[in-house]
Amino acid sequence: MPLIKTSLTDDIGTIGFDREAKRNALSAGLIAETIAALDDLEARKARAVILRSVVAGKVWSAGHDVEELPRANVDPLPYSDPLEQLLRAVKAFPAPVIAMVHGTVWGGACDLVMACDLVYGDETCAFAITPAKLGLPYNVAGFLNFMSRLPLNVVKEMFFAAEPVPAERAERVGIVNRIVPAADLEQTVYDMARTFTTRSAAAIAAAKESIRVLSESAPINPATFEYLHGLRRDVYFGPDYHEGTAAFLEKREPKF
Ligand code: LCV
Repeated sequence: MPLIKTSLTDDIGTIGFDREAKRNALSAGLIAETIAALDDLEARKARAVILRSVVAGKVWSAGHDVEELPRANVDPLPYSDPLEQLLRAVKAFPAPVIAMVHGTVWGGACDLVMACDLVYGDETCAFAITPAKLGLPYNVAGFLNFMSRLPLNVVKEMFFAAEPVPAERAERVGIVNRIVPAADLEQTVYDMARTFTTRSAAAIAAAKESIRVLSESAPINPATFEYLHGLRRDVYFGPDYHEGTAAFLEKREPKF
């Protein structure tokens, strides 16, 4: 059974997560299908891509598939992790990728939304980044995704509290471009995508890549990188990560 639905109409691509039973948890399989769909849409010269959930349910995506996270003492979000590959694929796509959000967004899916070029939501959307609930040390690229977009105090509140930021506040702090009534969300998003299809694809691609390079150019030297990696190693070798993932799978609250 495919885990996504994808289409291309009037140069606008749509990729819909279709794993409702697991609340669109981003498994390696679903991610592989999504990356393949992006490659196909690029080959077919899509001028915009919309990421959505096929089912307008309570949850847009429950984030990284926790059952696929390593239990043992290894880096839980390495560069090669499927989710990290998806974030890079979205940022490298040579046209705007728009997240159309109905429902709640959790963990790695929140990072995915932050990697999209634009985000539109309705009154049901909310955004939570949750490594602190799993005792998981988030990675440098992920922090930069949030820091290049939101005020530091908001980034810290989101990462420390791991609580959902609801729609109205998400618009005010800048997680989303706009919040519109659920009944208008699809029209609003596709109207914006249609506007992009009338503009120079070359100019937009160059602008998107330039902004990506400039927004990611956080100058850190190797020693600083190793220091940051050491901070992560201390956490994922520590007890919290084991307790956090075990508690999730045993469907109980973690005790840190
Ligand atoms: C696998 C799941 C998941 C799931 N994985 O439905 O950001 S980081 O660093 O933390 C990163 C590592 C990350 O993204 O971690 C995951 C962060 N995600 C979360 O913390 C959200 C965890 N899920 C939930 O809190 C609830 O499932 C929500 C609120 C999303 C939906 O609640 P609801 O009551 O509607 P259930 O909890 O009953 O879930 C339905 C099925 O989806 C599975 C869950 O185990 C259940 O499977 P079974 O029916 O087989 O028991 N599921 C939900 N989230 N992230 N599987």
